[in-house]
Amino acid sequence: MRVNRDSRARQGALRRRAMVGPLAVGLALGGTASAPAFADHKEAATTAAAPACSAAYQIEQKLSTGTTWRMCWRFESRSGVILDDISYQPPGESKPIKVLNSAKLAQIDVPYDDGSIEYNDVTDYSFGNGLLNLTPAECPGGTIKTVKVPEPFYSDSPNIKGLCATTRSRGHAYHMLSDANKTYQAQGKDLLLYTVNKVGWYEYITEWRFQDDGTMTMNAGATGSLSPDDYDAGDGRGWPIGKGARAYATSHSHNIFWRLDFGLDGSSKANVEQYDSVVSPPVGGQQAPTNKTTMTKVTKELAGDAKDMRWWRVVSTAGKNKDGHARSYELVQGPTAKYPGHNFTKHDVYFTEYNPCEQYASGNPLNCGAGHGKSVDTWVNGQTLTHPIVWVNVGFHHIARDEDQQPMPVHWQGFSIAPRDVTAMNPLTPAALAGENGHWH
Ligand SMILES: [Cu+2]
Repeated sequence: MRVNRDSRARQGALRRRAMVGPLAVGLALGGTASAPAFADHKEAATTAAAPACSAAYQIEQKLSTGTTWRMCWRFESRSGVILDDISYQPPGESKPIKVLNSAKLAQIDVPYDDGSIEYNDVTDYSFGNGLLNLTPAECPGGTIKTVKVPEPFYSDSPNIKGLCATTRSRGHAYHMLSDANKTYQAQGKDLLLYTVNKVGWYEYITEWRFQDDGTMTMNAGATGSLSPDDYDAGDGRGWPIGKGARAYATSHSHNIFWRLDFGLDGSSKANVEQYDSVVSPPVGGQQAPTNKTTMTKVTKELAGDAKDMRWWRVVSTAGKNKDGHARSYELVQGPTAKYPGHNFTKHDVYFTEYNPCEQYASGNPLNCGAGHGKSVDTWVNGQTLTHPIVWVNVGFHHIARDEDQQPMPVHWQGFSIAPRDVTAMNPLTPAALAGENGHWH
């Protein structure tokens, strides 16, 4: 995040600092020739039939449990590696089921607690250009793809071996002891894609995890070094790092945004629903409290706040599973430290109507016309949702600890989207249990 102003600065950090000015100007005028700033909408109306990219940019992984994930990737100087045209094909489905038109990091906002500085790593510091080469050892069992980075900050070559595609076991996918005393169990497998981008002293691992059961998880892990410039011993807004109490590393937040453009069943038209549950004490002879769940259709743009027993889903208008239920993906939020310092960080999720000009959650550098807001909160202004874009905000308040040196252990933040009625049954159901769908006896 930090541009190092110290004379002992690492060469890369200096090189990056030198790049920021002219590059930012060039992009503001409409993007570089090699990396159109908002190419993703072109896929919006297409179906999952033909990949929207050439072979070098395709990823297709059939996991040992039988599920295949397919997608395209591309590079952009701000967000880094962006994934497009993502589809899921579990065993028993004859063709890929499109999930997302596009998924990308849409901002890393890092305000320091003493008010001294704030970094917008994606839009101001060209996060993508800080892509680092990976050593073979950090992509175990996988392949490292070469990413063309026209203006790399930490390499003399534009060809960065920077995108790892590998698979990993995640433990039990399920376990069940049947009436006939037979154990059914499966070990789940995931496709994992990740990059490491250096932004000043920090390095971020951007991880995309595709499970064989259709769940997709987006995580950002911060590592590298605490910024040596952001120390202050005076105002109590830090934590003593190093001997005694001579120097306090200044506390700060990492507010990370992802932008998801759903394309369920090959259509960008989707419905958004919010679910809330209210628990009431037992009455009469009830043995337990009661819980009433209600659904609210989100028909207009919304800035949503997470809450206990509240969740949202994006529902397909184009496809149903074999039980006749509309396919959907549910937003699964995890821990967050929501930062109230800005309107754009005040909410956990934003649903906005698709506009190709709205690409970054804050400091949006694209020219959207006079009076058009620069951050996602301003784009929630009453439009009807027909092609919803989902912006997820996950915050982490980083109060440094002695263990953060050196290097800093990775601290993760992120969320998942999980299939809801995408398939009629558990996509990994063994053949012997295939008849046990619904209220069976
Ligand atoms: Cu931090």
